Amino acid sequence: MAVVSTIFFPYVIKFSPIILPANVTPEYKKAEERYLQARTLEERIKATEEMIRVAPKHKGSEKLLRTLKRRLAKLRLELEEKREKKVGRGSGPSFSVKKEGAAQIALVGLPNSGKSKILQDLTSARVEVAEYPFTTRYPIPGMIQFEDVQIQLVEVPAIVEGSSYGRGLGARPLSVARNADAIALVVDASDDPVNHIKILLSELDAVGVKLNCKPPKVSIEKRSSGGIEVKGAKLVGGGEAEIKRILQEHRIHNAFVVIEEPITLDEFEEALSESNVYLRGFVLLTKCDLPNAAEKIEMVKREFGDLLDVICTGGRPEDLKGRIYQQLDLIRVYTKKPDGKPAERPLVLPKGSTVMDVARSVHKDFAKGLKFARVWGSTKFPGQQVTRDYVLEDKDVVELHT
Ligand SMILES: Nc1nc2c(ncn2[C@@H]2O[C@H](COP(=O)(O)OP(=O)(O)OP(=O)(O)O)[C@@H](O)[C@H]2O)c(=O)[nH]1
Ligand SMILES: [Mg+2]
Repeated sequence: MAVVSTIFFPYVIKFSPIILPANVTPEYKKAEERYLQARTLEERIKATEEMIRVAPKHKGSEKLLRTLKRRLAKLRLELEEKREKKVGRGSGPSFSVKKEGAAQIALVGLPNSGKSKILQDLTSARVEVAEYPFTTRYPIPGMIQFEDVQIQLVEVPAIVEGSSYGRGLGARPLSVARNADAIALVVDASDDPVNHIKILLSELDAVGVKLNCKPPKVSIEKRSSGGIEVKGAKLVGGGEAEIKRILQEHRIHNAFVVIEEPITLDEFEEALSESNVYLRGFVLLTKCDLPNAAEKIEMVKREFGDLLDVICTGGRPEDLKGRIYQQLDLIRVYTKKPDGKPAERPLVLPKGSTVMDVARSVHKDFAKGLKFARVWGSTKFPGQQVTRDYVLEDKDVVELHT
């Protein structure tokens, strides 16, 4: 039976050898062999550390080292998560935060960047704001109440350069970020915000968190025989021969590969071997009130404006809540019965949701029997009859007819 998989295979992360530069040493090959033979997570970590230690250090091996370091970061994260599960409840605060509300946003920033202050200003969470670093040691959740929607903020303990390799508080804070629905990069505008954002993006990238981009459109259907067949090979730099070479390096000998958009070989390899998550991200600049911040805010916008929306904190909390809500690309929809009043609490759905999506979230039987709907709000006139694929907007009122 063929297994259809897009994007990643967990076992590939653990067992795939990596494409090597020409002149690796026998020592390296031995370490790699140990990695391939490793049975436990600890053994794989040890072998990877050894591979990094003995890998050639020159320009041609930069990619190899990068790949190894990423693998090490993920393995360590996996180990920390496993230990966390084992220790379980009752042994101090936990690193896993149960999701509540319409979305969970992780506040990710360097020490002292003002994460707790945001939580304090926007939620009723009890949190310590202090001028020394690493005040917050465990994730702290709090709920934003924006109009009639609840959004969960989670302060993630501080990230430093190298967190993904175990520096500072280790990689566990990054695992909290991986699990969120969106990421707010909390950055001190009065310090060195451009550099700090680069550090945060790089640490997130190291554990496979990609902001504001889509996964590459690559699907790989593994087969039990028949060799490798590739559709869309011309879309990859290097073409079919290189794709086959990479698949073979990953010990995949029979597969049907479909590539639907132009990608580089690096992207193809990444899609194959990494468990990436693709999240919405934005910047929350703090300490914008300090005298030297204005110029730096402009620098951040120039450098990252195309990739990330930049929001300054410090104004009215209600305004900030609204801007954060906008980042989530959600809509609120109020259902009503014929001759009834609109529901007080909205259904919160992703932007682009249709009448059919509303029916589905009410009840699956509703969706099956749905004939049409009437909508108040985004339509040309109130109560207009629309079809099931009508795309709704924030604050629409919907009357479903089965
Ligand atoms: N002037 C000014 N100071 C701020 C602002 N936001 C935070 N601070 C100060 O910056 C310091 C650090 O704030 P926290 O909110 O504790 O920072 P944190 O990111 O939670 O720090 P850790 O938990 O240690 O990582 C505190 O002394 C705050 O009072 C701001 O917008 N303006
Ligand atoms: Mg804090």
